[in-house]
Amino acid sequence: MDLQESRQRIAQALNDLTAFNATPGQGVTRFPFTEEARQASRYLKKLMEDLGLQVRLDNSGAVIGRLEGQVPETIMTGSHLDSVQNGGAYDGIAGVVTSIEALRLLLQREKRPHYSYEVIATNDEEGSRFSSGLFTGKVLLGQLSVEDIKGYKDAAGISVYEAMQAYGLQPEEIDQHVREDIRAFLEVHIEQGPILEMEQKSIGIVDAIVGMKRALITINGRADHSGTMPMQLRKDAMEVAAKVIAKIGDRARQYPPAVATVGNLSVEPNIVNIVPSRVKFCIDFRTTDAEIIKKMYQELLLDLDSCCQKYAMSYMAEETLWVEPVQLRPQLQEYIEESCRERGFSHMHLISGAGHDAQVFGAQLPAAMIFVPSIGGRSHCPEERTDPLALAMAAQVACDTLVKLDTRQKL
Ligand code: HGY
Ligand code: MN
Ligand code: MN
Repeated sequence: MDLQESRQRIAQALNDLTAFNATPGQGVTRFPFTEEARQASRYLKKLMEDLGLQVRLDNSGAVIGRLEGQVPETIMTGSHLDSVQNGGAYDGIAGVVTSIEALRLLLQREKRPHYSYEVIATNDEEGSRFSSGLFTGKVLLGQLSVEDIKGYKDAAGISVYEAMQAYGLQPEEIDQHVREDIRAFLEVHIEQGPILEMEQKSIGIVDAIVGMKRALITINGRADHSGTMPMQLRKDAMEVAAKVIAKIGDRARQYPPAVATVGNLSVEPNIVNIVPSRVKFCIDFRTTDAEIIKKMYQELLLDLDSCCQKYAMSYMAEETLWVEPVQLRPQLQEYIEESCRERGFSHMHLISGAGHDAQVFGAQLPAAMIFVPSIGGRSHCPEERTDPLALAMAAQVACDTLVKLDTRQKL
């Protein structure tokens, strides 16, 4: 089975999957618990069944294909099937398709492997719909409660709980299917940045994944006539939001390589001649040091305290995601590096500034990530591109890594 055959199969699947998209012609939008997600899940289920895997849709909305080995312990490989709004056709889904290809290659080399293997298409890794994220990993490891999923709401006020019900899942059982059998997690993913392309490397061996904190900030002001209410009597929610948001970027610059942004913001009543009564926005803070993330967040809260005190206003801060920075497993990295050397694939080590499913698993069990170059370093936009040949190379490296793990059983 050579590289070109794998490249062709991966390219075809990724092309087919772009059909399951809410914004055709404007990038890919495939939110969790939507019709697009259901259609993509059906397609992936067929791909996995064609490999002879036992396939199921689990209660987190993930698609899981299983190959029974000599022991029930499971080695899991995969990535996410959901996307951001108007995103690219590779983020997450390219890793899913490449992992399916890696398992196809594995099946050609090991009819009855030692471990059991699962390829997984996880759900709601992005958190784009509910401003949370890493959903399947948190469900599989028992990190979400019914109360949590009732609290995460989308722009229409629908909670994860209600979206699960509408999708045909059992939200009441959210913490009842915790997996104890997973021994390692391997994820293939596009880099989503410019490093591999700049350094002209085919494979990235990820050393660590940044920690992430997301929170929904609600600032409560008072609606007034924008022409008649004197400035000293106003309670302008937008003025307070603007003051605190303006400081977020420069604060992150004080703690390199920290990053911080506000990606979404809503205003009520959002009318040109009414002083805003309420502003909601989400923060996304990241870096490799958890203490720095916490420090940036504390400084934001102090800004909110002082601004709201000055204008006798109030605010709420609700954490929607916290995930620790994670170091990935050296032994798995060695298998990846050995495979790159054996195959003559150029490679380098790097840090992931993007969050990934692997970091939820990696906090509790051995995990590793294989990156492939993003053309122009672009991602989370319609221009996101990766060469399917790079993905085929990653499928070979991922397969080699799984075979080395299966035969040496050293983690
Ligand atoms: O937000 C991220 O870093 C990832 O794309 N979920
Ligand atoms: Mn991703
Ligand atoms: Mn993403």
